[in-house]
Amino acid sequence: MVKSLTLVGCLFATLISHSAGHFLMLYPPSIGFDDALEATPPCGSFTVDFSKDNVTDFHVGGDVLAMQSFHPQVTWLFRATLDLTVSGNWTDLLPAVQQTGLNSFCEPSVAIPASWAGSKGVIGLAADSPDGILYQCLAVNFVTGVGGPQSVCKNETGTTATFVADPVLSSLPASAAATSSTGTSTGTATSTATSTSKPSSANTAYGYSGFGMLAWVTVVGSATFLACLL
Ligand SMILES: *[C@@H]1O[C@H](CO)[C@@H](O)[C@H](O)[C@H]1NC(C)=O
Ligand SMILES: *[C@@H]1O[C@H](CO)[C@@H](O)[C@H](O)[C@H]1NC(C)=O
Ligand SMILES: *[C@@H]1O[C@H](CO)[C@@H](O)[C@H](O)[C@H]1NC(C)=O
Ligand SMILES: [Cu+2]
Repeated sequence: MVKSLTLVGCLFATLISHSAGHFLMLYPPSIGFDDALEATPPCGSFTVDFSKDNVTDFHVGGDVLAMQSFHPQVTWLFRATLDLTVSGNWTDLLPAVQQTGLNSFCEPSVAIPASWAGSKGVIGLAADSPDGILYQCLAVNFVTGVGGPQSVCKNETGTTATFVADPVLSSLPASAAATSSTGTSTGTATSTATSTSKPSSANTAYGYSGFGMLAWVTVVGSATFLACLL
């Protein structure tokens, strides 16, 4: 009885904390964040618009990407493109990196191809999470040099990270051709990729799901259950 009350309490706590976001971009600022639509590729439902976005200088010699994760485990893919329509042509900036542990995670020195200095561009984050792939984009000016340290750039105590092979992230469409069949079909392509790679994924313990409410609650419920057992 006490145990089940505890579990209900845990579920509530997780639902509440989860409503703060699947993940937040701490630095540079994202072009937008909508918790409910963060699973919409390629930018979590937002459109790049340099006349309105909070545009940051990003140093090609290495600069900061700081996130806050609300999942006990998430695998990050950092990509960039000079295509301001964000229809594709992504270049991976690092191999997929898996964060284990909640909250702050920061890569202090993410490098960009040197020849991109002087161009506007978009950095895209794709996070493989128990809720599916989550997206945010950053509108940036690529500039020469190395970025200074940012106080927001830190790793939560106890958080660990390793480079991993993530078949779901590596099967995301990267080319303009692959992504431009978008509209309705990006979702299909993504979920096909998701379900095909499911058995080999490191995150299988949490299970992947579609983005329906029921599935979401189920996944959150099981994640909570696991979290509460720990
Ligand atoms: C733009 O982002 C910076 C962080 O890099 C933040 O300090 C600033 O308040 C943001 N500006 C607006 C208008 O949101
Ligand atoms: C893709 O981006 C590269 C720069 O990395 C550029 O040289 C190339 O023209 C782009 N291709 C397309 C199809 O936009
Ligand atoms: C956070 O952890 C990653 C992976 O271990 C590491 O590369 C990075 O430098 C750490 N960030 C900070 C700010 O120490
Ligand atoms: Cu989530």
